[in-house]
Amino acid sequence: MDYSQFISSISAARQPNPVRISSKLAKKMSSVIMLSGGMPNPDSFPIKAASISLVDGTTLEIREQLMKRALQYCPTNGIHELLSWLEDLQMKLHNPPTAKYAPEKGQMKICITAGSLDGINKVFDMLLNPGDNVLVDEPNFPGILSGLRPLGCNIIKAPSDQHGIIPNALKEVLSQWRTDNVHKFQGKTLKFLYTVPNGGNPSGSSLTAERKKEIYQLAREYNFLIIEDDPYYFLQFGKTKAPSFLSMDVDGRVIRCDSFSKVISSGLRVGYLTGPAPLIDRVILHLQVSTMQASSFTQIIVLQLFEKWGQKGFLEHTDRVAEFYKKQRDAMLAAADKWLKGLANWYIPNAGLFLWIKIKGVSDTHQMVTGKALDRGVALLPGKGFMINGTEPCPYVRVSFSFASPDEMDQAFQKLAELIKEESE
Ligand code: 09M
Repeated sequence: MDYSQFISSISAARQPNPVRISSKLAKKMSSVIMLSGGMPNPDSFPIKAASISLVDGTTLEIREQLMKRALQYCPTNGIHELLSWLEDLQMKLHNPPTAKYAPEKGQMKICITAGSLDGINKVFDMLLNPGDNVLVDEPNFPGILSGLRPLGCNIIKAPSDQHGIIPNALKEVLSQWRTDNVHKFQGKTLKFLYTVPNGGNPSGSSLTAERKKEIYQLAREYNFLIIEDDPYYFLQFGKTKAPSFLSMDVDGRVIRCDSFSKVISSGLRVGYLTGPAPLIDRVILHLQVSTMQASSFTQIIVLQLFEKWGQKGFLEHTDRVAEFYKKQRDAMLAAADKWLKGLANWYIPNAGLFLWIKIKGVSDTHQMVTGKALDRGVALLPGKGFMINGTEPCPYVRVSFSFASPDEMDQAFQKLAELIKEESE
């Protein structure tokens, strides 16, 4: 694949930052006389060691030598051992066809970022010139829409239902592009489709394997990339996990965005991109001049945890987290059934954290949510902010079942029901 056709002019102009530590140097660090790096000497740092208590009663020990690494800069794409661990994880979960490709042909490469949104935003910067076309499903996470809008791209809706993007309807949209003059629509390039394949935020929808296959075929036919933002992958409530776009990626056209925010910690800020090396390398150039790397300290904590657990232990942990949220979801659905029947509509989410509720008889929820609902002690999010055109009236609200107790959910929906009745009178 010719990746240069997708690269923005800003990204094309990026050059390596010559002071960043190369992976080659990182491996040799203890055996060379170090005169090249402007890294501080960790012997001058005030922190010596740490002992981190886990909820299972055991501890993670970060002793002196390891702490020196944790407090020091590390290679831009991440700490070597954590990258290897993540590579094994991606092989086990997704077995990407690109794993064995030559780097320039799109070999799978991983880069750790400070949470997934940091990586996603850098992917946008890498791919978009003003006027380029992108496809996204609607509703969509405001963090994504707010990242895309200032780049001056043309955001086009990929039609969807409760199972995510509808391949036939997407084909209809795509038919505006001519396949003999691939990816030119109104003279501009279609760069990518961005989608959340599991437990969409806020829709709660999840794409089936069948739909993913069809969408991937459309990506091949119309030559666009797929950005698979999957922070709720481990929060799938069914017995089996749906195959990812990455697992189908024979061309090297998928950039997968993973996050530990929902299963390890959101505050540690550890996410990772997996995609074709020529593209991931350009994100790395951007990181070299921005965050430089995700925090070494938090990477070391995550690595220690993973080395203690092993892959099996990690997956058992994520299953327990999914089980926790499934119970939360069920409690919220019970409260919704009790109070909101006849007043609102919703679909049952099979993954993620959200219920996307359409309120009957209220054309725009913004006033109700930010005014009376908050005054009565219930915080919801108005649907408007999740729409591509964030200014039009929207009858939806997003509610999250991550935080409230079943009792609180019950009280909140009782109040919401009262409000809806008042508002629609
Ligand atoms: N609300 C998210 N979503 C959110 C939210 C959040 C503070 C975050 C999709 O790996 P991270 O932590 O960078 O994850 C970012 C991210 C990327 N993609 C689809 C997401 O849903 C996180 C943070 C307050 C509110 C927040 O509401 O939905």
